[in-house]
Amino acid sequence: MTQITLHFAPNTCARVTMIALEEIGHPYETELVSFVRGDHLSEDYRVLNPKGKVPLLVVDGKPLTENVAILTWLAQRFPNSNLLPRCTDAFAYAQVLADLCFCASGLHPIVTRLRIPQYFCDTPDAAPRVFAMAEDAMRPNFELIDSRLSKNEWWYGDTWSIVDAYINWVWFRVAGTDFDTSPYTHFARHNEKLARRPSVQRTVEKHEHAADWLASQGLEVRFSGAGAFQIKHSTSGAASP
Ligand SMILES: N[C@@H](CCC(=O)N[C@@H](CS)C(=O)NCC(=O)O)C(=O)O
Repeated sequence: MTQITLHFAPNTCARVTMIALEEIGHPYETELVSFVRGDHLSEDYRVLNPKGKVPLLVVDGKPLTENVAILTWLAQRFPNSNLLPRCTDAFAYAQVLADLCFCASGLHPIVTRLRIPQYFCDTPDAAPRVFAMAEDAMRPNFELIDSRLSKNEWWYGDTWSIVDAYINWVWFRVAGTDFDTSPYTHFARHNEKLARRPSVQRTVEKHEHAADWLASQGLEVRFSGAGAFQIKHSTSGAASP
């Protein structure tokens, strides 16, 4: 049987990977990464992922990094889980890849600037400006997603896919900042619907449990100084969401 281990930190984008694994139902192990303890920068971790990021999937001893790669591999390895639409030709498949890339490289970097703007400037007073610029950059993306969800229940119409979990992770992270999500009613409805999915509920529970455990060990990330004003929720275990 294929041995799978997911290295994750709570509430990071590894939440999407875990939802995929929960959907699949194939047994998997987890390794909790503490950013505060510097697990992701340790020699052992860097042998597996020199980039020092989560998610990291170890499959039969071999590392796989980058959510786009991990999710497409999982979708192909476990086709019955229907993580992604089944494509009959290369062009349709490339379109699906474009959607995953939109999440990973279009949205994720803006999420990070909204969550921790203080990491993107060298003077504390500049953090609000970084946040404001990220807000401007995110709005057209939220409009795009909201408009698509106004016509469809899920990203791909009637059928749920892991892209729904990915855009929902963006919603979840952004909703925890001062970014006003109230104009995006369809995206909000999508969030409520997704939260009812058993795979999502199990994942959220595991992430909350992991965050609580880290906090009990004094390993929760504390945002202080410039930019802390944006962080309404302190449950994140992520130094760099
Ligand atoms: N391109 C990577 C990005 C992964 C990433 O940035 N992960 C964040 C958590 S959401 C992380 O590990 N941050 C730790 C750090 O930057 O120190 C992917 O899509 O998988």
